[in-house]
Amino acid sequence: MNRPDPNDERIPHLMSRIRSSLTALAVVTAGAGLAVLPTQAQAATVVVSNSTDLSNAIKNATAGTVIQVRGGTYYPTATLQSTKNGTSSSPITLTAYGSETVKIDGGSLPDGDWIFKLTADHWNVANITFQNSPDSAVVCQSCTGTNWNNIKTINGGDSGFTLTGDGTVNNTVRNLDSYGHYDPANHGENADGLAIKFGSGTGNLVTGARLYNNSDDGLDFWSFSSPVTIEHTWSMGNGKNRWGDSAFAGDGNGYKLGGDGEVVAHVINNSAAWDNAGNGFTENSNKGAISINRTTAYKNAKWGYYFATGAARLGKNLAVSNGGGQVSKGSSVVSSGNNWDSGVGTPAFRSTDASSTYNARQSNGALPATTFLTTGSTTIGATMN
Ligand SMILES: [Ca+2]
Ligand SMILES: [Ca+2]
Repeated sequence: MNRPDPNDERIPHLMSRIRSSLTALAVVTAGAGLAVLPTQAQAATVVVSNSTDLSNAIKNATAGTVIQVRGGTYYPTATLQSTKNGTSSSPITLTAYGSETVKIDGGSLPDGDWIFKLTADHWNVANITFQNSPDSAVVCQSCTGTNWNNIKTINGGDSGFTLTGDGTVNNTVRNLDSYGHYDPANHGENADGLAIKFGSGTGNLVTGARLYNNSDDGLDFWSFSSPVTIEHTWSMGNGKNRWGDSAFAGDGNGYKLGGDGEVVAHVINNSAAWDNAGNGFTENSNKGAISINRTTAYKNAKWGYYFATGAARLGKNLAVSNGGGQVSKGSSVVSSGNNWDSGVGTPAFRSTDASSTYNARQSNGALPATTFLTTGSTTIGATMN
């Protein structure tokens, strides 16, 4: 290394320039008061187009990293995973490149592996399909502040999308499609579309989900001890034996809202359950003040609403043609404005043809437009959007 020669006549000039710079910096700092100097490295954008680069990008991401995945189908050979946190102001982003179609396929994973696992905070994940997982497709464990937009989990060997663990806080799942999951080893008794199970933490929101044709439940909150909010969600066709399993054991609840002794006041607004093999909405032994408003249960094989032991608040819900009956409610349930309450009518459905509910989503990711189970009522039932 070249050290400056103290006798070099250039040195005084150099020192002068440095002093000038320091003086200028001090002025800026003093003048700006609380100004924060740009000490953080520029956020890195990483564009990946093969599985190895994808895996490394996820593993190496740090706060501010943006991973853009080029269109195509990727076959990772090990679970894609990270324990690195973003921050609320500098999240880590994993998304499809532009409007390209990205599928991450579990077909090359070892038996029992998941496709994608985060044990991390402040990630934004968007516009990616996770399909054919040997086990669960996407698992977020003890995550805080993650945002999931327009994710699809399809045809996996256990639950499609899972939030689990203590410290599951302030996560938002928007416009999830999760369908076709089936766990053959247990004859379908575990694979749910959306599992928020075995954990705790507040501020978790699911909106705009379609959860359908899974072997077990559409949505399951087993052993989750903090309230979760669900809105604008459809759960249908779950718990049917679509796999020719002679010992099939799927339950098929549209919304399974508890279990394992937890007493917790989940909130379900403006959502629907139809054609499930079990109940449309069930407390599943949760004795908490579960709040269910403006939802619709139609043609589920068991009860539309099963709240026989708890203290649910059922308001302005619509139950029609459910096999076991429209509602089973215990003496602690508060029931008002539902079509089973006295003096409340049952508006006619504009359509009972569900085919449009499986259409592609709208360009902004919202549920497809449908008249299925709509009534035009401003006072009762789901608005189906
Ligand atoms: Ca089950
Ligand atoms: Ca389940």
